[in-house]
Amino acid sequence: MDRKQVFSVCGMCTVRCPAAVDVVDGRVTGIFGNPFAAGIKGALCARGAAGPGLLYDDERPQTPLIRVGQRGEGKWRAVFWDEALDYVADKLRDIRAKHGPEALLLSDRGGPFMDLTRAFVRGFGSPNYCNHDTACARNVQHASLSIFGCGRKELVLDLKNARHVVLQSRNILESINVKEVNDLLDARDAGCKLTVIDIRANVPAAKADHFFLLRPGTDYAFNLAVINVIIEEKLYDRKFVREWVKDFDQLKEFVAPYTPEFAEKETGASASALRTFVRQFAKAAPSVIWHPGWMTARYSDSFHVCRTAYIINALMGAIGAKGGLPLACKAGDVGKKGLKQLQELFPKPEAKRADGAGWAEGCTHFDPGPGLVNLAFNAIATDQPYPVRAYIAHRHDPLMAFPDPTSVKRLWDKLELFVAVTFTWSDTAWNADVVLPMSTYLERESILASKGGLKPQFFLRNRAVQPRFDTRADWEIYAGLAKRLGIEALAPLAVDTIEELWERQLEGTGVSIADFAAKGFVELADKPLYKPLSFKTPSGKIELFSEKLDRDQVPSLPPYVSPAHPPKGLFRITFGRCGLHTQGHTVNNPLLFELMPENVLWLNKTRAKALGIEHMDLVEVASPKGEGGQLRAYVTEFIHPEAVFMVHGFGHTLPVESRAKGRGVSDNELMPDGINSWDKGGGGICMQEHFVSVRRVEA
Ligand SMILES: Nc1nc2c(c(=O)[nH]1)N[C@H]1C(S)=C(S)[C@@H](COP(=O)(O)OP(=O)(O)OC[C@H]3O[C@@H](n4cnc5c(=O)[nH]c(N)nc54)[C@H](O)[C@@H]3O)O[C@H]1N2
Ligand SMILES: Nc1nc2c(c(=O)[nH]1)N[C@H]1C(S)=C(S)[C@@H](COP(=O)(O)OP(=O)(O)OC[C@H]3O[C@@H](n4cnc5c(=O)[nH]c(N)nc54)[C@H](O)[C@@H]3O)O[C@H]1N2
Ligand code: SF4
Ligand SMILES: [Mo]
Repeated sequence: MDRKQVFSVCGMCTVRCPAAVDVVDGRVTGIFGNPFAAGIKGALCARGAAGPGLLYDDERPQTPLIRVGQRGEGKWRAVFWDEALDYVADKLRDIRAKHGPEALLLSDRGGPFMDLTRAFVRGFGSPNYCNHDTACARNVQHASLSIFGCGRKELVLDLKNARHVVLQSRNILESINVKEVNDLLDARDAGCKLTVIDIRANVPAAKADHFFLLRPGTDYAFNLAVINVIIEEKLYDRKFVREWVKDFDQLKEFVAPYTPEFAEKETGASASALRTFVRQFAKAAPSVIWHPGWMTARYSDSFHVCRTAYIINALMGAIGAKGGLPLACKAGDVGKKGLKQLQELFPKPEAKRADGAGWAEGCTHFDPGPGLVNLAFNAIATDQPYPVRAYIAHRHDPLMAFPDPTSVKRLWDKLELFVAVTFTWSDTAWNADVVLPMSTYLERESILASKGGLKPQFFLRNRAVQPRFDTRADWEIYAGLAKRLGIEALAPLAVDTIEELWERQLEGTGVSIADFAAKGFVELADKPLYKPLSFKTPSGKIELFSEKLDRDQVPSLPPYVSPAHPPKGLFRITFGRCGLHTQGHTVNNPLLFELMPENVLWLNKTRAKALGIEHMDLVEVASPKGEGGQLRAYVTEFIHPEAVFMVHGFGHTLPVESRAKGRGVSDNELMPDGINSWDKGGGGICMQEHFVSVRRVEA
């Protein structure tokens, strides 16, 4: 018997926890947390453990496919890799000659391995690398940039050492990052307080010291009232504010009218409970964390909810503090050299970004790194600022990730080449011209990645087993294209082995690939470093009012606007994740499907009664345009009466997914024209600005 344990990185969601994979005679027999990784405690979440369900499932693309029917018709020709890569390379070359290199758009899921796709796009000569994030955390990212001058991940959430954590629109125990869950539970054991602010009682609410159930969309009013109390009662860290916070007096003046009594009328949360909570929260400062949120593509003011969350952390002196939000260290902060960026092997493309991020009117404040992919889609449709004709959706399913898939599809009509690189079927792959099936994370290695934090590190994903089907690793796919395109600049990516890329990445770092053998990662520091504060804002301080936002006519602190109540008989659609599935791409996983085959519709008890709906009745949920579907009602008093809630990712329709097909409802279908509703401040899509009807179908 041949038995081994391979260090990998979980690929069942975007968090990418360090994993160890048991392999017996070339077969994966178990997947665990990397035993050497702090905070993982040797165990992954349920989805991580269900990796074999993905690997050993035959219902995924098994060979490259080229479309023969109309887009979306599902008629394919199975081809060998040579033909598929020749086809894509020929088309790309042709489009490049006709429209210039900027006619290529690639979007992916961001994260630690994006350097490869980003490098490919740059090497091709296009500025149009985008990620998925306008449907996820762009509002948080831009909030952080506007206040601190750095991205959201440059502030660590030091949960393990925290004394009071506030989860606002953050379901940390179901929308999982394993280390964060463990750290928070450890902190709770050590006496850390927990406050949850949500529109329904989620799992963290059941463990909370304070739970505020808000009217959906009123978080900004709540936060302004919190700041009001902090300032009125002088609960802020005076020394920290004097030293680090710019524009405090303006803030004070702005929040004066937003009393807890004002907020109570808006949010429904009692003014006295708010005061009691704020006083307790301030007592634990500076070891406090007001979570700035993650999936915040919800409302037209979500950006400002994130901004006020960060402002509260700043007033508490939590920025930089142990148990608060210390600054993440990079290799350079601990006297080491970081991984060489593959992207930097290529010159900056000449053309400006098609989505306008960083340069167009109203968009100068947006982070040009991954841009705003929905605006890049608009560029495809309008040819403004120039034609975009080739699109590679790499590990990205915009038809599940953005509202109103029909209107998203329409934006792609002019594409001359549409490629999906994926390891499961998705609506997006189904609508592509070419499907390039990627090996699952267990069947491939990845480029090296680094992780900032209190102890920065480099980490490695090894190949645990050989691919079961005719699939390839991402680096093999892009190397194959680089070899065929005949673009001299792309030569550094045209490799034959992953080692060539690893060596290039490690150049000058003093670390060798052999150093990863012992643990799967290499730590660059022996102990956590809480580095001294410094901010890349114009003043070098924490700026509550941003000139950058001013320039784009985005107010730093706009007056609160009360969200509309749902029209009579309707509900506001809200959504989130569950512990057992990842977005839309695990619903067909045999192991996870068995545990949770469909989603349900959370519905307030009183409202349900008025509609004659009982717990677990079959109901129909529909958008004003009539789109929607049928699912079971989960009747509960623990959701705000204005909202219905459902877990995202269900409602699959593809014939190639026998399990998921026809089970549950897709929230994205309930948001007509939602792709055009996005926030000019934070860039996020406003997905919860839609109302739906609910009607009983049968018991
Ligand atoms: N209405 C509504 N919309 C939402 C959300 C919601 O809750 N409600 N959630 C939003 C959030 S938070 C996010 S992050 C996005 C997520 O949506 P997406 O950004 O599209 O991400 P995923 O669904 O994780 O994965 C996309 C595709 O990549 C494939 N894939 C996964 N891993 C790999 C891999 O390692 N390699 C390759 N090549 N392919 C892979 C999957 O099979 C899937 O088909 O959706 C957003 N959209
Ligand atoms: N199991 C699992 N874990 C995941 C993922 C997954 O798909 N599955 N995806 C990963 C990704 S990509 C992301 S972005 C994160 C997302 O992590 P989170 O942002 O925490 O995820 P959600 O579950 O979408 O939403 C969190 C909470 O917001 C609440 N909420 C909805 N509307 C409002 C509102 O108006 N106000 C307030 N205060 N609360 C509201 C919901 O009820 C929910 O409890 O999770 C990551 N981890
Ligand atoms: S949170 Fe779960 S699914 Fe996501 S990477 Fe970690 S173990 Fe895997
Ligand atoms: Mo996300």
